[in-house]
Amino acid sequence: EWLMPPSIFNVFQTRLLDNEQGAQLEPDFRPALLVVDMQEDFCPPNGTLAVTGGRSITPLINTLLSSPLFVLRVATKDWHPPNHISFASNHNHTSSSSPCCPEFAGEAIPFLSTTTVHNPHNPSESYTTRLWPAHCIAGTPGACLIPELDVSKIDKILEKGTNPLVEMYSAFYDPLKNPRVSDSGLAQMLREARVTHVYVVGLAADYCVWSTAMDAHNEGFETVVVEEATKPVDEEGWRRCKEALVAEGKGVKVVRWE
Ligand code: VGL
Ligand code: ZN
Repeated sequence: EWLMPPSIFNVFQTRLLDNEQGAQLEPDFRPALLVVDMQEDFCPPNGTLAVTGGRSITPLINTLLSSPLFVLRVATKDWHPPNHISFASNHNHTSSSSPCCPEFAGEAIPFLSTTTVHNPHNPSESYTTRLWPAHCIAGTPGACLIPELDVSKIDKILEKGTNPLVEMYSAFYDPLKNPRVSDSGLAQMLREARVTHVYVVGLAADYCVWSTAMDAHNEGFETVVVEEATKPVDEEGWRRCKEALVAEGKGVKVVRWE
């Protein structure tokens, strides 16, 4: 008898049955786990962009990682060059001395200021994005996965945000489409593994987790975010993200582990 996807409850009920009775999994249920940006710079006490409670979700993520159900476990690392466009410090020029940022009269403020990102191949395509403190600079201690995370269970680690010219919250690609600027290859990797369902956890709920979940859904995967296995930069922003998912009928499920 086939077991039904895709609630997290069923996942673990299935695991128990699988272990105890050698039951077969439904062939149309091939879930992957995406662990987003569990890095020092997103965690207290020393992260430059620390998310409140960021470290506290690790035990649950490790529990999920140890489930034998997932056919693929992928972690991402935000991995920026020092001159990345999302760092407020890279926009601090006096407007008279630099043509770069006339919108900032000398100072861009992390969390508050925004900038416009243009498609390097098509200047007419652009979007506005938020500026941050410098974080996750490739190869620095702040960019390391936190040591509590059980990396031995992870099949593949993807680096994202490596192009200095664009913001890339999603584990899949950056927001520019005409043409695409960065693609991590994740969609192809999931398809090659014949993944049907994508479970998204990690940091931060209202940015990279949300963006990854939206793209997973748009790529045709049944998509689930585990509420207790993520934490937002801004609680109010995360509430709005969740409302938008429901209101727009996006079909991404936000489930509680509890
Ligand atoms: C993230 C802000 C900037 C994230 C990454 O991982 O959610 N947020 N870069
Ligand atoms: Zn970043």
